[in-house]
Amino acid sequence: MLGKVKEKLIRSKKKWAEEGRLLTGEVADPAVDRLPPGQRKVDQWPVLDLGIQPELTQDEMRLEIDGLVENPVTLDWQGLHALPKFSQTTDIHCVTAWSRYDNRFDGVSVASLIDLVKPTQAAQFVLFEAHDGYTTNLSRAVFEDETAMLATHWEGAPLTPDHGGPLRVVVPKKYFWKSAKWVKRITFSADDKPGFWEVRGYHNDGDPWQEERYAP
Ligand SMILES: Nc1nc2c(c(=O)[nH]1)N[C@H]1C(S)=C(S)[C@@H](COP(=O)(O)O)O[C@H]1N2
Ligand SMILES: [Mo]
Repeated sequence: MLGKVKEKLIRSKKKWAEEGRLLTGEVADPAVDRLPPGQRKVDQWPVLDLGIQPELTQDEMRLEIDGLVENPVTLDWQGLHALPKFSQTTDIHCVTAWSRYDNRFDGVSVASLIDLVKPTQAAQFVLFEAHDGYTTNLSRAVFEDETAMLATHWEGAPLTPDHGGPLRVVVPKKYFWKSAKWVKRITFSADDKPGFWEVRGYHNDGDPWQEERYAP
């Protein structure tokens, strides 16, 4: 890892998981409700990470996609932008209880990445690695959801370094810890490999509507 992580923040978030902080025991339905259980709406976009914010230029960025795929690739900024553009306006939900509505993200869809790399049938899980040493995991099915994307822009401007620029993952249907900032590698695999928070008491699936904050 580069630099110094916020050990205190990591300890306190581990403790949240042990104590089941913020749990309401309720579920909500995204077809009817806008706010998942236990969440509150914020207007500003908070910054949350381990305290290391890599500063990579668009020229320096590389995204490696490997593992159980027919066509492993390393994309640079140009290669990424050669893919079809994808945009959406979506809500995001952090497990620390803030939700932010109507974030406009531009980038590329997961569908076009999948077309490019062609994961094999055995590839049922995906691991994300980021430049700050962070990792997180998803099932392939969740990653292939039509709302999952790699984002380069927010509200029409390049993603700033604190929010994961030049390139981050956005998976709006899960708590936001599943959306890796400064993503550098996406690996398809037959086995699930829990990531940074998933090995520290956080739920493997992280569905905010089911309030899957912590491991059962
Ligand atoms: N690389 C990396 N990605 C990360 C994190 C991190 O520490 N490192 N934190 C996660 C968490 S807990 C959240 S809530 C969101 C925060 O994204 P934001 O700072 O843009 O709001 O990023 C997620 N992705
Ligand atoms: Mo978070």
